[in-house]
Amino acid sequence: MRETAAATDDWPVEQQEWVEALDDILRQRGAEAARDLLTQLERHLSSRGLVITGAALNTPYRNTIDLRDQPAYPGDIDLETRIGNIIRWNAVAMVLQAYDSGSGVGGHIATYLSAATMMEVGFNHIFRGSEQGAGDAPFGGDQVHFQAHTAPGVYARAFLEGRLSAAQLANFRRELAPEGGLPSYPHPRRMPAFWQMPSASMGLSTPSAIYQARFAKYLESRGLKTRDGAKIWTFIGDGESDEPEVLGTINIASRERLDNLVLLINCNLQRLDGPVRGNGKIIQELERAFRGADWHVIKVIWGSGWDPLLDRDVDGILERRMEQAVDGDYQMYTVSPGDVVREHWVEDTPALRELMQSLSDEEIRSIKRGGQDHKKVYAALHHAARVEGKPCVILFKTVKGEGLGPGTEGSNTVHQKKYLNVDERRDLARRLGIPLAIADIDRAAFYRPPEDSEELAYLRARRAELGGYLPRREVRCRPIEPPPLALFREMLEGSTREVSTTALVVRMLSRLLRDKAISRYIVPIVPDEARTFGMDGLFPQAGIYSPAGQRYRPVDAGTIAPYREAEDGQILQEGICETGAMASFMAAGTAYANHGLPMIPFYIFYSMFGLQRVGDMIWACGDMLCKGFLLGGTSGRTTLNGEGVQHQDGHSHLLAATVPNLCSFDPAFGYEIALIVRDGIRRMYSAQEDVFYYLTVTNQPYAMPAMPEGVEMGVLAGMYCFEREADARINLFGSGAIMTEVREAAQLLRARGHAVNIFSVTSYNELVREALAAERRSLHAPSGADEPYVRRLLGAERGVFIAASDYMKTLPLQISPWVPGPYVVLGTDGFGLSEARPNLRDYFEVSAPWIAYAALVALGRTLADPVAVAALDAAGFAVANALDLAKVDPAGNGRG
Ligand SMILES: Cc1ncc(C[n+]2csc(CCOP(=O)(O)OP(=O)(O)O)c2C)c(N)n1
Ligand SMILES: [Mg+2]
Repeated sequence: MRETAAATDDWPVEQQEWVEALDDILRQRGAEAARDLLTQLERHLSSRGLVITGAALNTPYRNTIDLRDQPAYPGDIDLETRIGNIIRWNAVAMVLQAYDSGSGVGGHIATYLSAATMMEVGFNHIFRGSEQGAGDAPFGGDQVHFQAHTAPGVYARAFLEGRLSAAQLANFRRELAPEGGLPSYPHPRRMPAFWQMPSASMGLSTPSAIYQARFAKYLESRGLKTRDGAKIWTFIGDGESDEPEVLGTINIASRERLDNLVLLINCNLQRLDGPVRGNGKIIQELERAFRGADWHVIKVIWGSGWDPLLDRDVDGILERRMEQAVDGDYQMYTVSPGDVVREHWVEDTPALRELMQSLSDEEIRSIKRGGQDHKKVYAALHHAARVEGKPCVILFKTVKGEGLGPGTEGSNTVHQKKYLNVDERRDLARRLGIPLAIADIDRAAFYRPPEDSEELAYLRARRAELGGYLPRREVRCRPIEPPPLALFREMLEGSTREVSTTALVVRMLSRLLRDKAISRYIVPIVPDEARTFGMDGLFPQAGIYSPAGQRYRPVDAGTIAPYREAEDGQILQEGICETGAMASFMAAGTAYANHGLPMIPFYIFYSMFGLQRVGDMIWACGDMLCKGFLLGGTSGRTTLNGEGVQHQDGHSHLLAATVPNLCSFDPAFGYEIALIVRDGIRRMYSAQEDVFYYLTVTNQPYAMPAMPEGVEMGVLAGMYCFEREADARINLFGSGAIMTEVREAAQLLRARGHAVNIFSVTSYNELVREALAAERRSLHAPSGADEPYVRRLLGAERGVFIAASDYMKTLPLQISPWVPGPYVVLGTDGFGLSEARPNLRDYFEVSAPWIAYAALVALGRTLADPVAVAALDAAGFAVANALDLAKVDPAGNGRG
């Protein structure tokens, strides 16, 4: 366990000489020179074949901020401790009351107990509300995002602040209680005036925060927001940092010099099941990762109790021991008595034993970790608030469940501790100094000091000085007018020239970017796919946002669409990072609440890499009341030809259906897109409805019809009659690019004497949503039955109904209950494959011949004549041939 002895006797002397020489340089020539020298030495070593890795990225396992640089604490620590203890008690009491209620709703106490000091110091001295600076330059306020499992602590503080009632606290996790309750975790959807960002899905708050910070800079660069210095403070867990979204997105923060961002990592060394890194040190590991990514890293490891010892540790024995111990050891120290800790700590090092002599066993046990020491926490937050040119991360070392006492705090099971027996309750209340009667302690009653108490006065004064209470979500955004439909005239008029819906949506974006009234709010977002969608034409017009501008001459400088980067660029080019692009969408789509600006994101991506790749973030959009347009480009399992299994999306609409406020559309024609997008802007930004949009667009070019008369309402509702023929007994439903096959099928059938109606279904999901709502209304008020729209639309139609979709059959099948006749659904179930478009459509049985054939089969069956049906079945292949549908194979031959 101990390091090997020095190679030679005079080695320590030599080492000392080197250190002194370096000190001389530092004194006489300054820090820059010392750094230069070390760089030179490192280069020299590397020329000798010795590369120093890792070490260069790690600093010693000590606090980054030296005691001498520690600012004086600006508050009354005793009083803050008393307030903090009351908040701790109430946070624990919430969970205990929820437990005692027998409702089985659960709760967590250990996470908050580890984070309480960090959060309280921030609330009392650092985090600024939006009321600060009122009257002078507008200040939007800091955004503070919390670890989800610390929510009880945030509620308990709001209770002291008078923002939440005792009844609400008592109904933690019982939101349906008549007096109101509180959601488990930060959910803006459930508390839209309180929480700003959901964080319960581990890992997502980091990219969310990074891109919130970047978007704030983007708004500043574009002159839409003043540079008010507001910060984004985001707490995450050390276990959480294993989620790939965390370390996977930190590079962008340094590249874009996001000095408005501070990440606070609560390193309590534990996750749910046990240690985060029993055999290593999570703090050192994270330091390497963040320093490697060029963040400013502040470590807060040791509490003030260690300062005198570290000061006397001139030979570095204590520091060496601190380096040697792994997190598993540190966790063990938390749960062990002082004498055991001492023995393990000093082991066979007499000098260390002597150094530690000045501390009693109890002191050794109770010395706080840095993240639970007011002064150390304040020093770090104060310093972080002043870092310029870089994002900052603070690695706080804490104890999970701190204060719960021996046997519980730091134990492997502490994450799920949600019950304390009577003795434990009394013990905790005593340690926290809660002046409640024993009976009240036993029932975990809340404690709120009198209104005129020193505690409440202090707490209110601190927040008043810092600009008001946090967290707070405030919508101060004025409604805007949607653009006039005339802006999209060419889409309404159609064209004989073949064009894809992807190209049309890009053209639409270009119109919006040129429209004086709305242009400033449009935020085009692309991963590395602009050329795929033909969006490169927007580069010169709108510019690609880059805080550094463009310091080089692009290779295509002389062309009509050069790659133009600009400080005030409007396009967010995200590179190959759907997580980042989605996080940008979230930041832009919540700017109406976070910045009072009605920013309208249009995020266009490969539809396959949307809902299934970043579905959890899209779900979080729903929670955050995020607005905007998600555009799934090159969609459709048979429309995207050639690309195969991992590209051909035939199911994103089913995934979209799972997000309750996501309005999803699979439009076929330009006028449908124009109507849907314009109405989307109206609903989201004029009527300020809480919805967002998903549109699939495709890369198949075809002639676009002009908008038929009177279809507007139907396009938005999800379905309308596109073509009607007298006495039709065949009704075909088409969507997206499969509409081309449906129209061709109608021609085949008409050529054989059948009259056909064609319906364009822009959204099965919207039809179902409306129908279910109507049926529910009918259930609640049976006397005034409510007819679903789809039933009203189709009610008078006769004959058979055939739906063809480029998505799984389940999508059209959803409307079965309201289709008034035999309903046959053709769709693209199964994996995609690499083929040409016509072959794909035959293979998946959604091509025109298949649609026509399915219509005839259905029609045959409705004759209810067994002989005719049998004849049709037997003659299936013949029918196909008669129709010249050579590829139709009713036996299913040819299917893989
Ligand atoms: C994506 C995701 N996976 C798993 C969980 C379940 N979960 C909730 S808290 C937790 C442990 C958190 O540990 P850490 O990040 O270290 O936070 P601590 O409570 O220790 O501060 C887990 C696994 C989750 N909420 N989200
Ligand atoms: Mg942890």
